[in-house]
Amino acid sequence: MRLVRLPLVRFFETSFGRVYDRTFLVTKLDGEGATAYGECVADDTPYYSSETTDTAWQIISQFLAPLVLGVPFEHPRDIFPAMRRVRGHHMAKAAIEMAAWDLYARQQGVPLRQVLGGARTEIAAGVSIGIQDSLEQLADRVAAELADGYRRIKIKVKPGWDVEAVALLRKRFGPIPLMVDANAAYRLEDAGHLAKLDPYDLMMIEQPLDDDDISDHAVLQRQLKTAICLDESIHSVRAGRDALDAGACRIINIKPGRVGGHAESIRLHDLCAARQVPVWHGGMLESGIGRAHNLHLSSLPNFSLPGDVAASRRYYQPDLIEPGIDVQPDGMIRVPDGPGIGVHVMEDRLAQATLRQAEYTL
Ligand code: OSB
Ligand code: MG
Repeated sequence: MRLVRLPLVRFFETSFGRVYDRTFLVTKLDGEGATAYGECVADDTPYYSSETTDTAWQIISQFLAPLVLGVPFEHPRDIFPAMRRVRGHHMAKAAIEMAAWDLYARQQGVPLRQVLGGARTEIAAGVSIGIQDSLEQLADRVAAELADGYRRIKIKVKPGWDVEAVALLRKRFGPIPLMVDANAAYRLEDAGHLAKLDPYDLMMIEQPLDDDDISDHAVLQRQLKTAICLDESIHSVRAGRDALDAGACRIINIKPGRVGGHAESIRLHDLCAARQVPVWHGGMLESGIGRAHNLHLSSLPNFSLPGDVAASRRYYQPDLIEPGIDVQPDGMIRVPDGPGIGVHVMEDRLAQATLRQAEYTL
């Protein structure tokens, strides 16, 4: 396990602040003749979620590693249930579980998507554009991403950077697939303000209210024409079911780190498919390792909307993998077709970016 830090190609600003680099954990699993990788998407700050790189490090080393090391598993779907004694800490669990799926697929000599149940060999890419210094800069960024072929534009919003930004983009770019992500920056009392977004025909508004809220989102959804998509609130498959039962959203963003790995993501995906609720794959500024995992998961059939899965070069130059993940001029990204996640991890770059490492053996 490594604690890694990489500088971002461009700063990224959300409703909770601006970052210039990304700190995360990389897990490497050796077993039965194969080596596999996972990435823990917890950040070094507890702003998007309560988990951090430090809590994940602590929980993995003290509690999770002893629950899985040396235990015979038939299938990676058995890993998440084996960690059940530990409450929460889904990002820490996913870092182990996803590496186990990579290991399993490599042992079978097949691409990860095949064992996950994904048929698509390429996926539609979207981008998430942070808050900028000016609306002019925002419009320039959108123009550049559209020129690169991206099939959906998401902008981060917060009070004071919302309706005006959307109005400008609609005026400048017309009926492009456009959505906003608030990262929990609003209160239910802002319903009237958020309704001002309704005339702009957004695909959805992502996570307007609190990270642990479902019931206020249900009230808000009844007052908005625009579909609500939940991200932070869907911390488990059960939370997804509760949100759909309550009418709190019409779309769900799936991030495997948030729900505990690939197996739980597949369960959430299937639940949404059964209820005809579209899902899309979220992003957490992953390196090429997590990004490759996301591509394979995105190949499942109900990922019917373009996700926040974009090219390596928007984030890290160089990435930890070679070749990097590229978007084609038609806005599609090919799912790597080698065994497992199907990308080559550059161990020298990984070593150079490492702040701390530990090894766990039987
Ligand atoms: O809310 O989707 C989010 C990045 C970090 C934490 C949370 C979010 C995001 C993004 C960026 O929107 C998605 C990406 O490009 O990886
Ligand atoms: Mg989000």
